[in-house]
Amino acid sequence: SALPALIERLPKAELHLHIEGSLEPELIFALAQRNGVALPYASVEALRAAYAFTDLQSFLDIYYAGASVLLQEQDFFDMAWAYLLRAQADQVVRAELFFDPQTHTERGVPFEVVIRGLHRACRQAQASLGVSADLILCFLRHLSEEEALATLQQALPYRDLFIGVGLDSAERGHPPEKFARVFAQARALGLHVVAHAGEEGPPAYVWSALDVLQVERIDHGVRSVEDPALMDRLAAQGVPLTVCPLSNLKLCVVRDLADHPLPTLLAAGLKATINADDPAYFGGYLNDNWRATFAALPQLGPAQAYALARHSLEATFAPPEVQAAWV
Ligand code: ES4
Ligand code: ZN
Repeated sequence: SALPALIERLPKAELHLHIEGSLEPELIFALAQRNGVALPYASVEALRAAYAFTDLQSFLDIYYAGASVLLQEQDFFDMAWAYLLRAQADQVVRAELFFDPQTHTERGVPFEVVIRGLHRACRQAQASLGVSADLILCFLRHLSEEEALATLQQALPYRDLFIGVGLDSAERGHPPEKFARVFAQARALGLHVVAHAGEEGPPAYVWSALDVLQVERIDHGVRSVEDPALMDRLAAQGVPLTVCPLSNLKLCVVRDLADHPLPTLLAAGLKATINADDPAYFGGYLNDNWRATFAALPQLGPAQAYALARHSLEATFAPPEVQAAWV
């Protein structure tokens, strides 16, 4: 059928992409060499062989270890530039990149080094690739709200270099309401707000992300299918869900892509989108996610492909004049 060709040519937005999760093993080794960082793996192949995850935490341990090679502004630029080139090849016209400053400031890398390198790549993507790109600062939910508040304070001099805040890392035991004050401050600053919820955590975490954090989008949200009242709320309010099928498969959130709830979310009228999450770790970039998902789920056809692409463009935080160029 023409479905694979349609998937490849549709313009789309990527709204759930951890830039540290785009760090390929080859670049990890190159940066380790450039920076004199010792890695506990002998080769690119040995590192990639360690990418066998049983749950979110087993992934996060390796993901934070991989990020330890990032030290200089140029390292952050190189990582983001490699991703943005890859995104352009997948017809991504808009990318909103998550970054985890605490993973780096904890190791002594200044916040300014992180954000300046990432932001320079975003600016260059607009100028020379025609890809609109912006940054969303994520707080690590396994750390305290005091640490998140200190990170937001550190970010204030760079307020114009990022468009919003998010919440990621280990979900279970760290509900959204733990971060009520820091999200209220972010909203008061005019920042956009999103949060991971309902990936491994229960539907109650999606409710509190909406009601306490007042998020504009839910990252993942797949466990919302367990709660009919929540499904009604998400549909009525038109809350976008940034779904990541290959991530859900690799982290054992679903047993098989054929069991993925994406068709259920779409049929219920939710504004679901497809995203890559951590493409270097989960076996694929954006169009790989699209292809694998459509191949596994016969309920998904051209109508769903158009809807998913449209949802992604409608759910961006791009200024209206930028959005106008896509419709
Ligand atoms: C993440 Cl898949 C996922 N879930 C939560 N936090 C994350 N950080 C990077 N990838
Ligand atoms: Zn994520």
